[in-house]
Order: sequence, then C-alpha cells, then structure tokens
Amino acid sequence: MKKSYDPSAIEQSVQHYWHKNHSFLRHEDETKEKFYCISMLPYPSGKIHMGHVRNYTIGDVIARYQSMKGKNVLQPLGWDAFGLPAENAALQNKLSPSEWTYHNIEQMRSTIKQLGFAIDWSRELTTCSPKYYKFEQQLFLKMYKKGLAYKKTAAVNWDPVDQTVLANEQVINGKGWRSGASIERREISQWFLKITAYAEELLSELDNLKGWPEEVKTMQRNWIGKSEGLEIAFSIMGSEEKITIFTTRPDTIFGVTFLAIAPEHPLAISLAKTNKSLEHFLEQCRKMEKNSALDKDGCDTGLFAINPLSGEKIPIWVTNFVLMEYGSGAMMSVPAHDVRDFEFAKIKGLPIKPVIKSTNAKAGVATQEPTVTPGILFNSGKYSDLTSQEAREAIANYVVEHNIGYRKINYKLRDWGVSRQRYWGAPIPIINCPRCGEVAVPENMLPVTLPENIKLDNPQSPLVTLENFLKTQCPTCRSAAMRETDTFDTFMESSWYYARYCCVDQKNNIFDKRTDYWMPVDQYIGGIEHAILHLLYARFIYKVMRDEDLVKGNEPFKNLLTQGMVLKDGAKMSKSKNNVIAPQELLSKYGADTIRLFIIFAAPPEQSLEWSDSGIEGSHRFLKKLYAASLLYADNIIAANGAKNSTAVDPSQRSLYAEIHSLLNQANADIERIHLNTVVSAAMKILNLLQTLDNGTQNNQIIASGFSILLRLLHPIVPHITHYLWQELHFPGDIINAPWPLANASFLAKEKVNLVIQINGKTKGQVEIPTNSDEETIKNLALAKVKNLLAAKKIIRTIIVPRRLINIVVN
Ligand code: ANZ
Ligand code: ZN
Repeated sequence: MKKSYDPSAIEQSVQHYWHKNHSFLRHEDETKEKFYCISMLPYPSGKIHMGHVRNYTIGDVIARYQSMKGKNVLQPLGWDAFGLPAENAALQNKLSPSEWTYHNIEQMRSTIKQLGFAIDWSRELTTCSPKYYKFEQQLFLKMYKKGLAYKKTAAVNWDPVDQTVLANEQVINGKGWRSGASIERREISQWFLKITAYAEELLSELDNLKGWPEEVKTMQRNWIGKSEGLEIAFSIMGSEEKITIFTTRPDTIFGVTFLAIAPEHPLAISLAKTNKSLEHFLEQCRKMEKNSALDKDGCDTGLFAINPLSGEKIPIWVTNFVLMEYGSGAMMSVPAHDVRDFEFAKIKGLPIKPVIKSTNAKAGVATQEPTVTPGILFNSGKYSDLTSQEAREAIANYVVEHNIGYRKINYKLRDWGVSRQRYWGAPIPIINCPRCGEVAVPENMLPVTLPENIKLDNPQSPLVTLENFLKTQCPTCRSAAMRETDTFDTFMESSWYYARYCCVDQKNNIFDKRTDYWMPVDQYIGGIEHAILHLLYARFIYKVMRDEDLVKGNEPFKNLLTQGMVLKDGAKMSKSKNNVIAPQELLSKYGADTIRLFIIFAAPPEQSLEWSDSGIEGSHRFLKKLYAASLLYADNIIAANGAKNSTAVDPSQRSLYAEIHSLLNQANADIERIHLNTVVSAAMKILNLLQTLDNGTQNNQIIASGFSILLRLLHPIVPHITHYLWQELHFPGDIINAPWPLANASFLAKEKVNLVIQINGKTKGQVEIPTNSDEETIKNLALAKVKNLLAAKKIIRTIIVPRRLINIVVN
C-alpha cells in the first residue's frame, strides 16, 4: 500500500481492472433474480452537469447494492440524442447537428466513465442512430394501422422561437418548456398519437404503482383529469339546432343564467358571418394566448336558449374562457355557484341566481361571492330540498329518461401531438402521394433515414427543401411523391428506449426474449420535472407495445425515485446564474469517490442538495482517514485474513461488536429504503469505533471483521477506494462479488429496546424486547403485557413500527 491516498492512481487502475474483467457486462441468467436499474438517459448537450452526476450516482449505488445482494443487475446508459439544441448549436458553430451530437457524446462518455459507474457499456444506445429509430418508425406504423396515429389540422401551440409545435404537456403557464417563449395558437396539420384511448388505464393503473412517489401519481392523475358529469342539450329559440353542454354540477341547473360557448364553437363561427362585433371578438380571441391568467371577456350572440328543466329563457354568450377542446366546447353558466361564471356575470351585469344553500352557512345566500360547495337545493322546482348529491342523481335520471342528454366521462388529457417541424429528429415514415394521398412507408423500406452532416444556415428545417430526402416514389402506385418532412417529438425516443437496452444488438425485431427477462425496470431514477411528460408518454407507449405483443406486463417502471435538484446558494445551478460547478474540475482535484461520497452524504436522494465546498472537503477528508486507518491496521487485518481458523469472539469485545452490528443493522434498513445519506453516517461511526482500538494482535479479529463490514457498506458509494483497500488488505476475491454484510443477530441479542404499546392508537404502556426479535415475538411480549386491558376484545391486527411502537387494533 502506498503511504498516502492517491485517488487518481487508484481510480484509474480500478477502472482498468473492471474494464479488463468485463465486470459489468451482463447476461440473462434465469437462475438468478434480476434487477434492472436505469437512470434517465442524458441529452448530449456537451458537458456533464451536477444533476447528471447526482442522478447516476444514486442509480449506481442502488445497482451495486442490489448486485452485492446477489441479484443479476443490469445498468445501461444511452443518449437522448435528437433535439433542437443540436440545431441551434449547428447554426452558431458551423458544425452539422450530427457532428455536434456525436462529438458531445464522446466527451460526456469519457467523463461518465471517470465517475466509475457499474454500467454495461455493451448496451449503450444512441437514439439518433437509424439502427434505433428504425424500430420507432416501425412502432409508429403499427399504431397508424390501428388508428392510434392520425393526422389532423388543429389549433396547436406554436413556439415562435423554436419554430415548432409543442404538445400541451410542453407548455408551462403559456410558455414553451424549452425556449420560454410565449406560445401562440396556430392552425397546423400534424400527427397525433391517441393517448386518450388509454386515459382510463393510465389513470387506474396508477393505484397499482406502489413504488412510485405519491406526488408524481397525483400530478399524473390531475393531468389526466377525469371528470364524470352529464351532457345536456339546450334548444335554441327560433332554431332547430341545439347546444350541447357538459356539466359536472347538474344540481345547479336551476341557477343557470346564460350559456357560454367557445370562440371556436361552430355556432360562434357561423353567427360571426353576419355579426360584426362577434366577428371582431373572435378575431381578438385568436390573437390571444390561452391561459388562466387571461382577462375574462365575451360577446352576446343575441340568441337565447331554453333551460330544459326550468323552461327559462337564457342568453347565449361567446366567451374566451370556454375551451373548444374540452367537453363539447359549451357550458351552462351558474354565477351563483362557480367562481369563473360569477366574475364574468359581474363584469357583464348578468343575473346571479342562487339555488344551493351551503349546509354550514345560514340560509339566504349572499350574492357577494359564489357558494361553490355542494349543499341543499332551493328554487329548484321538484328538486328543492334535496342534497346536491341526491339532486345530481335525480336530474341525471330525468335527463337520460327524457332524451335530453346522457352521462358522460371527460378527460382533460388530449392526444399527444408528435409532429415537430424540425430537422434533427426521427423522420415520420409517411409518404404523400398526389394520387393515393397519405401512404405508410412499407416496413421493409425502413428506416427512413435522416440525412446527416447537413450544415444549417437558417432555423427552418432543411428537410423541406432537401430534394434527396423529399422526392420519392409512392410505394403503392409508383407516382412521384413527397416524404413527410415533420419529425417526431424527441419524447418519442425516450418513451421506449428502456426496453431496447435489453437487446440493443437485435437487428430484425424491436425486442426479443431478453426484453422479457429484464423488463419491467425495477428502479428508475430521474428528475421530478419528468413527472408528467416523459413518464406519462412512456407508460402509454408501453401499453401500446403490450397490446402489440411486443412486451409483457402493464407498466414499464416498478419503482421510481425522483431525485432532488442540486443547488448552489439556494439556487438551481445554471449557466445564466453563473453558479455552475463543473464535475470535470472536481474530478481532477479530488477524484470520483470524493464527489460520489459528497453527493450521497449531503442530502437524502429525494431532497434538494445544497452544494458546498466545505462538504466536498469533508468527504475527501473522510476518505483520507479511511485510507490512513487501513494503513495503520493493515498488518492486523492481513494476519486475520491469513489465519486458517477464525478465533472465537473475545467476550470483552462483545459490546463493541454489538455496536458495530447495530449500526450495520440501521444502515441496512436505510439502504433498503434508499435513505442513502444515513448509510454514510453509519459507516463513519463504525470507522470511529474501530479507531478506538490499538493495533495489537489481540485486536486482529475484530479489526478485520469491522473493516470487512465497513468496506462493503461503503462500496456502492465509493467503489474505487474500497476495491483497492479490499485487495490490499487481502480480503478474499473481488469486492463487487462479496456478499452484502448483514448484522449478526447474536450480537444484537444483548441489546434491548423499549417499545411503546398502543391499543387503537392510544398509548397504554411499554415493553422491553431484544432488538433482533421477529414480529411474532414482539407481538407475544406486548400482548402478555396488556393482557388485562384486552380482556374479551377481538384483535384485528397489530402494526409494528420497528424500534418504536406496536399498535394493537381491536374492536
Ligand atoms: C355548471 C357548473 C356549476 C359547473 C358549478 C361547475 C360549477 P371539470 O371538473 O374540470 O371537468 N365546463 C364544461 N365545459 C367546459 C369547457 N369546454 N371549457 C371550460 N369550462 C367548461 O369541470 C367541469 C365544469 O367546467 C363543468 O361543470 C362546466 O361548468 C365547465 F357550480 O357546469 B359546470
Ligand atoms: Zn400513390
């Protein structure tokens, strides 16, 4: 062993060792339990940032830990390589997007390799390669044949800076998710994927995703936005036509004082032909962005509708807050019970007619503010005095029986617009023939290859003018035809890549039986910013692939961890704030293990991590201390490891063993829950305990046993130094194959702990139990203690919170 810790020498030689031994090359092995661990694939922007380092470090700790627990662990990595930044960079640097992208990948791969992740590099994939997107095009064509992909002209979100259409998910508070530009509405013909066909399953399956954060599931539920209500037809006075509205509050129907329709509603458009002020209003609406901050405005059509329940005559308005894309593009407005309708009625001087008494307010409803909660009906004909709940049912039944309407479930979720008017993306495999119209490219003609090495001189997609690409023959009638020039949204590539790693070299089919072996992903790790976009698309595409018999199971990601951000002085690290810490510099200064240790120790994975130079220094000091201690005790450990038979535990050392094993026990419970920072604290405490021992031979056994635990416990976090010390101290074999250390129950047996006993949640006493007791023992000890209190009561179940309490539920 060298006299002092030299991270760069150690890390290079250990990485070389892993490389030479193919340590992370994985094969499918039916005899072993598999564990598939993926960190979200990076966009090759050029440099690795701290967010990446955190993401992959957390993933790597989980992967290495599961592997030491004996599982067959696969951890691959790839590149989300299509996307607009490559085009922008190409415009600036006179490099083609392909050159720029491949160059960045080289650079980033080399930094990632220096961080020592246990990645199976043989499975690396790059989404801009035709070998990859060929199968994406194939999948799209399968969806096309099923009617799950279609082209339509629709009002879309147009990002004027990025010169492309964005999906609803990519518009955040009226701004483009990438450019931050104010989004405009435009009518454009483009491709959609029918994610709405899966709305119900995408919603209901969330309940089965036990390993997902509640927060992410709630965001998805809200995004899918299921609401159950009624569609009701209102007749228009002096016309045969009717207006269908969607409501979730039929109980308020006697309080309707006007109908509101969307500016894009067919009735509004046809009336505008002969109504100048309406025409002007619609014009205004087209110019404005749609978001909730919009000032409410509207235009009276002069027409009236008849309330089918009350018979009342009510005006029909066109308003800017009704969305054409939701429900039927028309609603019944109840200003007394809806905030939006109330504000609008106030502005326009429309009547406000209360019909619901709040059950907790005194009768007589004020018109100062709307009562939005359900209550008791009044002024509602034969429905008066019913509760909102009862009235909803009764009115729904009436409406259905009298053919005025029907029950309807609506979802907020819209179909996914996947066309991008951009060059650097996977071509959509469609040909437009003057005779046959839209024709799918036959499977045997895939991939439709994107021309590479294209220099750009303006933001417009070169595909629109590139004859080599554009001009083709119709596969059906052989006429001269043109290719589709839109490319896929890059979220297409990331919605299925995780299943492709499994069989990345498979040339003929998208997947093979290796995909069945590895899927689903056991642990997926990435940023919370993907809670809706990527994670919803990936779930959708997985279900589509399942229905095509390409994959098994219903969901792609069993457990999801959304790691927190990396902050500097409380702010997100970003170029614009000039507070970026470059991993490459830290690597040269401290080595990978120090960075990894700091990242894991500084905060629990889900929380944000505050960057601190002193924290990095502290981590480095700990590793130096570990190294120095190993050096000091090297002879003791080597002697113990060389001894034929391990000697019995010295009784005077039992309590020290007990302390070490109880720390190990805590660390094991924490690492299992992925509370990684406290695993490091446990390791630090173990090292402190060991350092109280002198290096006399009488301590050989306990020192060796302590270091064996310590190095293995730290290995997933700081794999290089622990690999090196494991070898230098003559521990057997390779540490990556060493079994995960488990606490020895016989050492813990001495230790006792007091548990609080509760009956139905109320504290009734305490009981002392040995810490290693199993649930049955704890239960029996506790029941014996409170026998008298239980008497004839029936025990329904017992809940044990380890080391804290036992709650006995009785009736
Ligand atoms: C009458 C009413 C009374 C309503 C009341 C609400 C409260 P969720 O739950 O989000 O589905 N609505 C219907 N179609 C709309 C559209 N195209 N654009 C904007 N708003 C629309 O919301 C359903 C409610 O949103 C519906 O129920 C309707 O107003 C409105 F005290 O009907 B309600
Ligand atoms: Zn044709």
